[in-house]
Amino acid sequence: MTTDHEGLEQEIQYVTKPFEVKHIRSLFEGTDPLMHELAYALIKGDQHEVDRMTAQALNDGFDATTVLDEGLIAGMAIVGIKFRDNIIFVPEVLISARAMKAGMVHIDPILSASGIEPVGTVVMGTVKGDLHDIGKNLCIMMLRGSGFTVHDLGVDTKPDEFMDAVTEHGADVLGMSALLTTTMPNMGRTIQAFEDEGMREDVKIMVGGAPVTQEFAEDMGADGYGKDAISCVDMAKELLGVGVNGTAPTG
Ligand code: B12
Repeated sequence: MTTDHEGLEQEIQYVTKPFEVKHIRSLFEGTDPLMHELAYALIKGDQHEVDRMTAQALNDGFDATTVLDEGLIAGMAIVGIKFRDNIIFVPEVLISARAMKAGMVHIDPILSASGIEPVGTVVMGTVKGDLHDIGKNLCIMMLRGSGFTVHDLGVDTKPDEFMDAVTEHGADVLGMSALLTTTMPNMGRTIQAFEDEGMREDVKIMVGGAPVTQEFAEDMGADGYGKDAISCVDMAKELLGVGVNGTAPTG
């Protein structure tokens, strides 16, 4: 299958590993040409086009999650591969990340508008040494949209900053994000810091980020792991024993 967007089709040609070609093609198979255009604009880092097209797609009646998954995240998948394979470098990735944020500005109010009673309080942050925040921010949008109150600590968050925020906000759940194999151990170090201070029982801890796995989460002593923003919400609910309709089970 080839996409009907010439620019996107050329971008897909940069992907050469057979299993990745299959995966990338599956992201665009059967999706709307507008999503192909949006993904292409994101890959090119054209924040004005991403801004305009995201607004247009939502106006045309596309779901916020469709625009996010089939346009923005699908485009970012190609950026990631080009970056790894040294076809593009940090400046280009930053420009695409800026374009992603221009699109997320439109998606945020939709995903964050729950209109339901708060179901719990979550503190979220990217761990020490790590500056990646796109995935964390998506998780936060989805959590807010599902009725959680979320305190965002941003990036490069030290263990004591996590501990202070959990205490200050009386958080039920702490969520940590890491995108680098070198910063993943800082999740375990943070959990250890909670243990050392006798605070481990005060809060449930969930972890995520592209290199993190269920096994790694268990090994470091986290209570839960989520592979994407939807699993992040499901995990937060599970950790709180909250039902799918947002109400705590009785009895
Ligand atoms: C954008 C990006 C950047 C941007 C970040 C901009 C920003 N504001 O975030 C910039 C240019 C700054 C950057 C810098 C670097 N990057 Co970078 N970056 C990426 C890239 C291309 C995309 C990441 C992304 O946003 N993905 C999209 C989001 C939606 O996905 P996600 O983050 O995985 O989040 C989802 C899930 O993981 C989950 N999730 C995330 N957090 C949490 C938390 C919880 C609690 C739960 C439950 C779930 C969850 O839900 C999210 C939504 O679905 C990735 C490649 C990739 N494919 O991941 C490389 C990548 C992560 N970067 C990489 C590297 C090497 C670097 C640098 C070291 C490069 C350098 N030489 O300087 C620096 C490190 C800077 C630092 N100290 O952090 C490598 C990491 C390799 C490794 N094995 O560690 C990657 C994998 C690229 C590659 N293929 O080589 N990067």
